[in-house]
Amino acid sequence: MKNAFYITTPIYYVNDAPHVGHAYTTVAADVLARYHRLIGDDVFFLTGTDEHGQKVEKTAGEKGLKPQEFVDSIVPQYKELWRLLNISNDGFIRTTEERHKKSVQHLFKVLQDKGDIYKGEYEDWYCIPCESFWTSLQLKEGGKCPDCGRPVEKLKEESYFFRMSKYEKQLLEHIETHPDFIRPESRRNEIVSFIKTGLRDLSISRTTFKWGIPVPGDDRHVIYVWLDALTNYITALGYPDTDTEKFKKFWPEENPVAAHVIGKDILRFHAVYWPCLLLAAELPLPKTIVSHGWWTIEGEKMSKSKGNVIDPAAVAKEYGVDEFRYFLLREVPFGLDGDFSKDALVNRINSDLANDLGNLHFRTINMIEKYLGGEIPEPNYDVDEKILPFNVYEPEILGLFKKYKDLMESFSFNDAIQTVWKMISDANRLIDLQAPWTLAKSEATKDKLRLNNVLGSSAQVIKASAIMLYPIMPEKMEIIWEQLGHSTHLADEKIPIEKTFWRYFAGQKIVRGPAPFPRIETERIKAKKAASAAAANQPSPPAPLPETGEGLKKVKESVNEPQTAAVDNRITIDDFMKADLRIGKILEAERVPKSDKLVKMKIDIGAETRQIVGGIGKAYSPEELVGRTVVVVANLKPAKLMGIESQGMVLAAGDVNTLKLAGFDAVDDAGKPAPGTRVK
Ligand code: ME8
Repeated sequence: MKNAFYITTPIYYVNDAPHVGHAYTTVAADVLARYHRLIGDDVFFLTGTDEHGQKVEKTAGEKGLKPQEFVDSIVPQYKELWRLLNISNDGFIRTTEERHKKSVQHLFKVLQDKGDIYKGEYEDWYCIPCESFWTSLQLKEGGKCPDCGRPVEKLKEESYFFRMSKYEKQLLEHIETHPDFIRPESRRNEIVSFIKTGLRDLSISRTTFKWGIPVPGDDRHVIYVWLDALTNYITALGYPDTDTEKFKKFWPEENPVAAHVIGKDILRFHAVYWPCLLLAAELPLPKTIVSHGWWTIEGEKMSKSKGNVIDPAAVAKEYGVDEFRYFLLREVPFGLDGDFSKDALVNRINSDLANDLGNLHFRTINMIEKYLGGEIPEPNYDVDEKILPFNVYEPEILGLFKKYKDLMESFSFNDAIQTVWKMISDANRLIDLQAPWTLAKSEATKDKLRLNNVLGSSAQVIKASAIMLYPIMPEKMEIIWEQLGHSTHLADEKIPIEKTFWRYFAGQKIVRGPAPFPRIETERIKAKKAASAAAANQPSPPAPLPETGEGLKKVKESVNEPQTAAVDNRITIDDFMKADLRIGKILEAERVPKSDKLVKMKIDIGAETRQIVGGIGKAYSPEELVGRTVVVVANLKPAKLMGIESQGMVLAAGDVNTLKLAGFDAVDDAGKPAPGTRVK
């Protein structure tokens, strides 16, 4: 039987156009909805708009519109944005809908009939923009609203009250016995401390404005906007009719399935008010309330007056919808605050999507076409000892899949993405180390099988990545899926994550198409490059060179062509200088057991002696190597090759059997640069 999964976003206020913060929450909820559909769950994904309240009434008046006319003019902006961002919501709720009015009034009556609502008088400091009362203790210095910092006014009004205090103990107990109820844990602790200071009864009606749902039987009052808004989560399931299949499936009596995704600003309403209202109405509680952090813009709080509000539609149109979605979830761990900047977005696109994933996909597809007639090969692990890197082989991928699943289900999107990147980086390394372009030239059976192994493993990694990244980048992953020769759509796939399903597609014909992730060259980046080239007095950089070579050998191959003709892979002198190339002298060399290619060397690079493992054993014997002057990439992260740590790389060019080391051996000894000299 399918598991049900109910996922909601906050319903957004309509007094403003949507911005990047709203987009963030909705994209995160969409990722969860898509993930759960992918693993076969029965999903209901809800978003919507919060349309009542004094602020809306006021803004509409300022614009000379009736509140309803005003909200009707804003809601399409939200719907349009969600369409553009590929949000797959199943429901959209507006609090001005008749079904919602009926639902809220019913809930009010239920609480009233139970004796949990009473009429009293409320007096406190009130912030009109936030529609919140504050006690004097809560006010910020200077008597300002603790949320928005604006002035507050003392307000006294007749009000209906909800006996929230009555549910304090029950709520605490629920939170303590349900560790998943409030996520992340730091926020749960915050809420527990708040409850322990004592819950006050909640004022749940207003007489100071009209734009709201009337209190049943007392038209002078409208229902407090938070009671109105929170009820949306059950209205959308058909409340007050709780006897339907839909209601029972998504708001079951036992084993709850609802996850409310919200920003940390509204946690208290969701983790205290909402459960107390549900407890009073004798309705089950949601499973999880997950709150995320806050986005600032280039280090500053987003605000209209600062003019730094980011329009998500404009960003998505300029940089790509999937690229924007990826950035939002990759850049900051869910739950923590993050900073949005276009430079950070472009960096992510260029480094993660174009260089890592895009490059792996593009060159694998190209090589499968060029060397294997376009047919995806079956990796055959028996032919070869497992050559590092490991995260491209089936058991390791299965392990990563399980890890990914746990991370997605605990809302750790950023870690889930990094798990996928382990495979992607390793598959790129495998290609670099194994040099399929060289293997393809060999007639030896072993090399042919090895070629299948490398390209089959890479294709497998791409397939697994397409599946795991589909919830985040649905459009681009469909393209990759199609280019891998699938005739199905990922959106229709139901994938039991535990199975090695990604593997069995050998024999499928790849379909070549445009590169999914072209690099982005912003005017700013171009200007920066031009400036540093000019500063270094460099002639114009040469025509684009293909990206990435054969690992130990910096050799370029036609199959590694840039992803599209328009892609510019040139680098600046600054980029080049990031590579710390040093003169090294080989002190010792020995073959790595069980490998015909790898040699372990001790190389003096001036300040220290490094152990470097290089794939040069077919062209050089260890004896020939000792005493040579070579060029070493000294700031390469250490890697293990056949279990042996390599602390750098030596440069060489040519076919694996006949390659030549780059160096200065032709120079007479006296003129030879000393170990440690920087190569520029
Ligand atoms: O609070 N960073 O609506 P709202 C991250 N109607 N997320 C942000 C953000 C930022 N800078 N700014 C906004 C309301 N958000 C109520 C909700 S629910 C029953 C009623 C996101 O339009 C975040 O999800 O002010 C936050 O919780 C939500 O927008 C607030 O949206």
